Amino acid sequence: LETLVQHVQTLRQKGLYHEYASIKMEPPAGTFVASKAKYNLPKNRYSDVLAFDHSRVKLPQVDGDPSSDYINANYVDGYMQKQAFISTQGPLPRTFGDFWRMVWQCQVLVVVMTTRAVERGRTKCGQYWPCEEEAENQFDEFIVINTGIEQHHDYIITGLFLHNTKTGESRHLTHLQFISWPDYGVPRSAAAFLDFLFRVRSCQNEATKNLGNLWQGHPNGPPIVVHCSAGIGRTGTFMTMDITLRRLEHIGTVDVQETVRRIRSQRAFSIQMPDQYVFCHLAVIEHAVRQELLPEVNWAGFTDSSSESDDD
Ligand code: PTR
Ligand code: PTR
Repeated sequence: LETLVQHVQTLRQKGLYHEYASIKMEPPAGTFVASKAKYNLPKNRYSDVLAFDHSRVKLPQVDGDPSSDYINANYVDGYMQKQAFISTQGPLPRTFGDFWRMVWQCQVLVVVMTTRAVERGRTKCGQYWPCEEEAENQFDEFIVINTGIEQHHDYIITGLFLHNTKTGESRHLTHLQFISWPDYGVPRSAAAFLDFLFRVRSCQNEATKNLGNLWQGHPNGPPIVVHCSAGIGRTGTFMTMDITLRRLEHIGTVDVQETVRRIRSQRAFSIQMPDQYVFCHLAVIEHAVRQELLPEVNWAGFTDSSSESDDD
């Protein structure tokens, strides 16, 4: 941790921007054949944000239709956990049914949304769940019911009841939406974001525990679905923070650069903005101070751009 603080301070933010720029220059290591197939193009929210073939989530085909297995979503490994996350775009009205099929198939218990549905007058994500208490919507074979809302200053927690009309089975899941994060930006406050992250973890832990021995995989449970608008910027930042803090808790070290590279090898273009990369570093330090793993730091030392030690 001390090394991290020194690293961030000596590079200052400017140097971290260079570090990020070098990550961003590396071309995506994989193909996007399914994303680019003609019949799948309308299912991508952004034509320049595609899903790698090697890590994409494949849906079960419906009636032998080859296009029915596609959704713009990738599995991403967590800290010592394969496929801890599914990183995806904000669902489009034409993909709402696909989204719920993915949630069902992957036995997802927690959905994390790090965008508002509308930002600066532009639609960032479709309304794929009922947002009023007790409201009910149907998306293809799924009926989704809002079972209650808990409103916090920076996030909203919604209980959802999911009924599969094809199989007659039902499940509960939790939807957590962070509302203080503009696209291309960073959260208003690292503290609020950290609170949100720990809230997501506790929901996932509790839901996994309630599954009892129904969940045969990892003790941390099935993948957590994380999305924003494109599913790369804010989603990548969220996953980077979770992995980084778990590693810190487990072995006492962090390596943001390596973590971001690994995430990008499974979900192309993850972490979109230099500020998001810098935010990850500052949020780790803030967390460490809050946990008393580090003494109080002089924050002015991180942002003083007039310093001579900018090494570019
Ligand atoms: N082509 C898109 C654009 O018009 O900006 C791509 C894009 C959109 C990339 C949003 C990142 C975005 O941010 P996030 O992944 O955080 O939703
Ligand atoms: N389309 C958005 C923009 O123009 O700002 C965001 C975007 C930018 C999306 C770059 C993808 C990008 O690809 P890369 O991460 O390789 O720069």
